[in-house]
Amino acid sequence: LLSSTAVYAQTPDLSDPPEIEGDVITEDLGSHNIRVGLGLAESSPLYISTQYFGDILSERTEGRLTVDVFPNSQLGDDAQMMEMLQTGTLDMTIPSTSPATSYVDELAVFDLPFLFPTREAAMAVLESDVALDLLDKFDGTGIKAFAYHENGYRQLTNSVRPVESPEDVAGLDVGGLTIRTMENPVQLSIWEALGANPTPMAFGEVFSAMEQGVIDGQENPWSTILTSNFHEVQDYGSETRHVYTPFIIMMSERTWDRLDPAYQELVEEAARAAAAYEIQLATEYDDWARNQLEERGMQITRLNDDQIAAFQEAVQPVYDEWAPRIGEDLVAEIQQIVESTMAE
Ligand code: TK8
Repeated sequence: LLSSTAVYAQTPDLSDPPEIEGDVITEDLGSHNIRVGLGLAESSPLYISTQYFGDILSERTEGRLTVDVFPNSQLGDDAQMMEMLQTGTLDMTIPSTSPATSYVDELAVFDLPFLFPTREAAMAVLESDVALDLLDKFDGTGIKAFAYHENGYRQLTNSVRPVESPEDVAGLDVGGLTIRTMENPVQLSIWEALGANPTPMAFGEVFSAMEQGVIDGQENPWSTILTSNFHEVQDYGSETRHVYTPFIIMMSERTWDRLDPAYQELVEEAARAAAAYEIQLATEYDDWARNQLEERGMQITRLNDDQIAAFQEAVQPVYDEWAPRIGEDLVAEIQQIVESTMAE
């Protein structure tokens, strides 16, 4: 069991985890060690909140439930780890929604570009029944999904040139940037629309692909860019905020079925508490990470509203192509929640 106290508050800016409250289960309902695989590094908000998840389980079962966290895609990438949940060779993982669309098509709604103008809008959607109902659609896949975490607004980085317009991505005369995308067809459409050469790839391979020059760039939240050391191989960043795809905390049905109902209830509660803590950490981490990246030499371009609008316009075909396939009703329901937060 990794000791969590060492990883909490790696930066002075991050909040301590909330007090662990609630009844302790003193009865011996069996002992279980839960293995959680993550794509991200130890310094990520996701890793820190997963340690907290483990602390809740352990404290409230007098150590009968324990959690081991395996970061850095060391057990596999998002797609592989979800397959491992299905076969029962891994207990838990927290993948992005984008690769999870191979289980629940409708999750592709989160892949739509510029869906959430503000983080408040994103939060309102993630807490809504519309979004929570999508988690129930994992029923029958061998995977049980509990809650959304924040991954954050995705930003573009590359090693070739500063980007402030779609033309810079497409490179008009010199040729488009080769951009790694998540393994998801909507993501592919976005980068095609922007004139890039999109290359879908598992997250764990991205650093070395950039180091070797196989790809020019990638896109992820600042926190991931920093904690994955992408700045070592990427000179330029652009604050595009083009996509907001969350994470989902999930468990193998096989593991779930082995747990006593009292433990099941606790796991659900702890997953929600970890999600809330992670969202707080991710929010705190975002700007700090961008500043850190600049301090470490990344040239970051801030985009004004007109420049963002140019990107938004360029990716409009993605909506035309995908909204009907994802479901016009679902897209409209989500957009309605977004609009209700903007009207306030
Ligand atoms: C980590 C991935 C990652 C995602 C990606 O397992 O693939 O770029 O943003 O965070 O889920």
